[in-house]
Amino acid sequence: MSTVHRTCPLCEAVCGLTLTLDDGGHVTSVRGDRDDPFSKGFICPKGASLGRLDEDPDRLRKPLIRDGELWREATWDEAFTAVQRGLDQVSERHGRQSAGIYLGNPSAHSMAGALYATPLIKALGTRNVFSASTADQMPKHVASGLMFGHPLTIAVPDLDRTDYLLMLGANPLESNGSLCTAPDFPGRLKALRARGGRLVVVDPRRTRTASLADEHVFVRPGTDAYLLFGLVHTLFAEDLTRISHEVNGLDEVREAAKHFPPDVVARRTGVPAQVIVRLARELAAARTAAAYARIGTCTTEFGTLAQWLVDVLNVLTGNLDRPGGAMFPKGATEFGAGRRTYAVGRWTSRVRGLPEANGELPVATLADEIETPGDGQIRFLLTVAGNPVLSAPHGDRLDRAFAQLDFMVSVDPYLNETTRHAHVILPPPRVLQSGHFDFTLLGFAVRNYARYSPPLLPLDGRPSEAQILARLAMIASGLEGDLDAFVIDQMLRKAVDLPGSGVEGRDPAELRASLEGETGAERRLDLMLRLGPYGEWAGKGELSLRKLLDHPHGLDLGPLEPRLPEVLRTASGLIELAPPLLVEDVQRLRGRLEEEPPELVLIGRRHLRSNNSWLHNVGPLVGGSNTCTLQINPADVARLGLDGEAVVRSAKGELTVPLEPTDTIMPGVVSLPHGWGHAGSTQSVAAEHAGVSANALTDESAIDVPSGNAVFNGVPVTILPTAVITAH
Ligand SMILES: Nc1nc2c(c(=O)[nH]1)N[C@H]1C(S)=C(S)[C@@H](COP(=O)(O)OP(=O)(O)OC[C@H]3O[C@@H](n4cnc5c(=O)[nH]c(N)nc54)[C@H](O)[C@@H]3O)O[C@H]1N2
Ligand SMILES: Nc1nc2c(c(=O)[nH]1)N[C@H]1C(S)=C(S)[C@@H](COP(=O)(O)OP(=O)(O)OC[C@H]3O[C@@H](n4cnc5c(=O)[nH]c(N)nc54)[C@H](O)[C@@H]3O)O[C@H]1N2
Ligand code: SF4
Ligand SMILES: [Mo]
Repeated sequence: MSTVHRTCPLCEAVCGLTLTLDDGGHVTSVRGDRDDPFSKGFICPKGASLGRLDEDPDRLRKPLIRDGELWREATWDEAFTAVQRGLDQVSERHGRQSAGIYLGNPSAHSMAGALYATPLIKALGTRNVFSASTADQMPKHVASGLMFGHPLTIAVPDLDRTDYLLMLGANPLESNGSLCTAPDFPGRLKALRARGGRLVVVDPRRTRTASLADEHVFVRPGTDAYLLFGLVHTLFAEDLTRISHEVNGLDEVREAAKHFPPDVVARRTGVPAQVIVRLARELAAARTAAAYARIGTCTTEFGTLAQWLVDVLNVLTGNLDRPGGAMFPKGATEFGAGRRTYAVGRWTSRVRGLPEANGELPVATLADEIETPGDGQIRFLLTVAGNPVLSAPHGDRLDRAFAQLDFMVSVDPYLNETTRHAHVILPPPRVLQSGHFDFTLLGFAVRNYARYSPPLLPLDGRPSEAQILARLAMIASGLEGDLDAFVIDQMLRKAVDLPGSGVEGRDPAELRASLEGETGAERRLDLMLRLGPYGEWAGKGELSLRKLLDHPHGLDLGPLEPRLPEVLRTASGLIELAPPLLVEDVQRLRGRLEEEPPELVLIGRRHLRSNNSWLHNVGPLVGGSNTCTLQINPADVARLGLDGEAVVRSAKGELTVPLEPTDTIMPGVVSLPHGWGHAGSTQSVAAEHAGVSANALTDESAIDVPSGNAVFNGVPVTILPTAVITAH
């Protein structure tokens, strides 16, 4: 028996876990790590079942190669050779723009994703780059990029110190938080209330988070941008603004807000005008306050406007960048860059002309790019840690499109709804065989903190996911050699040339020789830590891989601190309060103001014991309230004459779903969780709890225009009793 510690890789809360392993390397217990200075022993049911997930008998242990309908296990060399052949054949015939890549959500949590996705994309040499980001948070990147100059310069609510939190479209009691890394988010919200603070939740459902709040405000799906403009309007109208930073574009924002007085937006949002006015006054009067909006507001037609207006509110109330307000975390591997101009739409997608953002094209147009003939049609697709057949808008169409590809490769531990179309599946090793460091998520943490978990078990002959991606990058580039050494050299050369980098003028060879780490991935982490803001080379501290290894429970790096203007990367050096692209999009918002809203709209939801599409194979997590039901208000059940189950129809599809009548959801709104609909998967537990896919109903033709993000909330639907359908 041994006791070991590692970070939970399953969600953005980055909890520390304490595991006991028997002599065979099997997990016998999982607890929250009480000595982790950030998570302090917190754990949720998903983390507690990490052992089950790690040893799931349905996980692939060897690569699979498909021949027609037949799968066979292959050696790693055979599998990589098959990938090489597939890619070469397609590239020779159709050129490199015929290759595409899709990166799924777990690649935002893995070291492999953080360190090897970029070189892999470069090696593929294609603009057909897609990820779960455009089904998720791209609006936040675009709004932050345009306002602050960098898409990762994201302000998070200073949860532990704020006096007032306005939360829209987030349900951290189930999700454990997103773009706001905060282990024990529920405890932190309770603490906020216990110290006399106020929590207001805006959501079309009375969620568990809303029930914990001081106030819950029902809002019509997809209308948060109107509501937020109503608040901004009130701040100007009542002279409540107190801006503490130099900004560009204040007058443009004031002008734009004139079109959205509370009584006008009240009709569209369903939020009474007096509530809007009161909330604006409360925000302005609070000693400190933060507005925070997450996926419920991102995955709507006006996602970027909503994300922008949230930070406009934080600026106008004097809360941006001050303790208790919305602050910019300082991640341990952050590496400052010079000024630049952040822009979206530097190129557009081939078929629909949709804008690039952060170097990616919208996943909402992936099927178009596969199905539409012509130069640049995708014929080779690599998916890494993604299940877009269930997760992307109108996933059923992708299911058909993937079947048409000349060649498909998936890096994934499961044979599932997406990877069943692959010709080669390359499975990453077990969770406990993988090292873990949250490169991205620690940059969104409500306290500065770092923790590294080395692999707990040896690899027993299989490659790490880092090695899989590195090998794919080498195959795609046609180069030979050590990818990590190459990247390290490049970074070091840049750093020694950069004035004020801390290593300016030093000898790269000598710096390289002093790096520690058992693997290329660890050496790259060491380099990034040492060059980072707490690093022993460039920063103000002594952080390095060694130091983190000496602190297996993690290191607290202090509360968030004001960082303006240092973090700004805008050309002007100021906060851009009215980016032209967004001011232009306000026209679209105005155009829809007087529109009659659809009678019934669909939204999503998350369950504590789920994780998008891929935790339904862990027995203890499924069943009970974690099932695929349609939440619907009893008034709608009665009005539509429904009973038991019903048929839900959208522009794109039709599903028969069990009903869950509940007054926690607004009339006129129904909610179905995504990630269900397990067909064609070899996951035995998931197959018994198949459910249906919400993304059979969502519509890939609807997007948030500035970011190209998918729209999952506010999808118009009609609902019919099953009896009527069978009578036809
Ligand atoms: N209707 C609707 N659709 C949605 C959403 C919604 O709210 N409503 N939410 C959207 C959001 S926020 C997201 S992030 C996307 C998620 O979209 P995706 O990332 O495409 O989907 P996931 O279900 O997370 O699939 C993860 C895949 O990674 C595999 N996997 C798990 N661990 C690892 C690993 O360590 N390495 C590798 N290589 N693979 C691994 C799993 O087997 C699974 O196939 O879904 C989006 N889709
Ligand atoms: N247990 C669990 N945890 C997860 C995940 C999971 O699948 N399960 N997924 C992870 C991922 S990939 C992500 S991105 C995060 C997301 O984390 P959160 O952003 O907290 O996501 P949700 O829990 O889906 O909460 C979104 C809320 O928005 C509401 N909503 C829907 N439409 C609207 C609208 O138009 N306006 C407003 N104001 N609200 C709306 C929904 O009712 C829902 O309560 O969670 C992560 N954590
Ligand atoms: S809250 Fe997230 S990080 Fe913490 S134990 Fe649960 S799944 Fe893991
Ligand atoms: Mo997500």
